[in-house]
Amino acid sequence: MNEQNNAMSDIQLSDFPAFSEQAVILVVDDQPINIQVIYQILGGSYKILMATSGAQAIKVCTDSLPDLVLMDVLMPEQDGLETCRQMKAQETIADIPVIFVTAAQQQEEEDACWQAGAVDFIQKPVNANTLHHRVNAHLTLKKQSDLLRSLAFIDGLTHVYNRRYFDQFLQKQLAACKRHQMPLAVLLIDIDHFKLYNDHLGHLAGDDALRRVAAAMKACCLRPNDLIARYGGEEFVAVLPDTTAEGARFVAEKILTAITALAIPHPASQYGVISVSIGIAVADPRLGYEAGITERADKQLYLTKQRGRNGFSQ
Ligand code: GH3
Ligand code: MG
Ligand code: MG
Ligand code: MG
Repeated sequence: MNEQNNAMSDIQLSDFPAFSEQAVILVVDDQPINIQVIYQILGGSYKILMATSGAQAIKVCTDSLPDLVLMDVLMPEQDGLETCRQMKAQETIADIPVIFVTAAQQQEEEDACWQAGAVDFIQKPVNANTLHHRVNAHLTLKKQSDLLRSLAFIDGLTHVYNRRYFDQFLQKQLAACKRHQMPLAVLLIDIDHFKLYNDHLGHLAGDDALRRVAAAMKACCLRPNDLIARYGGEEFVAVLPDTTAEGARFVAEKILTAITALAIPHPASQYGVISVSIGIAVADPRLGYEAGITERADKQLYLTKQRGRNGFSQ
């Protein structure tokens, strides 16, 4: 337990994009002059993106994931309220805070903004000082909640995703692959003779090896939707959406090569260096998405171990 606590303390805030990069704010208004006013106030402190319609705002949010949106209410075609509701209904952009900027004076108009999912409300004409402070306060809150979420889903020792995140991710990706009739591959990856490694070199060396192995595996899974997670102990799992059995074998070969290329000396391994064993299972539309993909990968992993390790089975 101590081990885990110590490991958590070496997570740096700068590991998380929210704390290392300049904040990005999307300003939405059908009148370019209004965007310009806000740009003059905030442009020196933040990166500003612009949209002049609700539809364009949704597209910019989806493509660029800004940290905050400043939204006009009255716009032709799709107003700010409807745009905000659409954002809140779309999982990938639902967490981006929206502040309405409006000339509206009526209580009902303000209520409509809160009901659409706004975090705040700023009156036009905009007061520069108020805008600065409101934006700053909401960006700070957003960064803190992003960080908390990251910590809840990231393994403290290896900084790859943890088991909790893997469970959720796999369910979501399996559902998406079924919907689009695409295959999905799972690789269970277990370090060979790791108990002996610890016994010979100590637990701290073991922890260090775990970190290096995790980083090397992450570098092998390059598609944006690929995921590497720590499954537990010295076991990792890769989820590869839209990947066939052949694609999975290719990635498995790449991982095996990458791990032995790390050349981490292992005094009690027949290979002389740290190696891994892999079990592959694929969910495939042609096979009716057979259940228990992780269990199937685990059975294949067991076979790899029996066959002498440092390889894969499928
Ligand atoms: P096999 O090739 O059959 O997988 O053998 P193994 O020794 O790797 O498998 P076993 O399940 O017997 O042992 C796993 C070892 O992994 C036990 C434990 O010492 C080590 N381990 C698990 N988690 C950690 C960790 O967080 N840090 C370190 N240093 N070692 C760990
Ligand atoms: Mg307007
Ligand atoms: Mg194991
Ligand atoms: Mg092992």
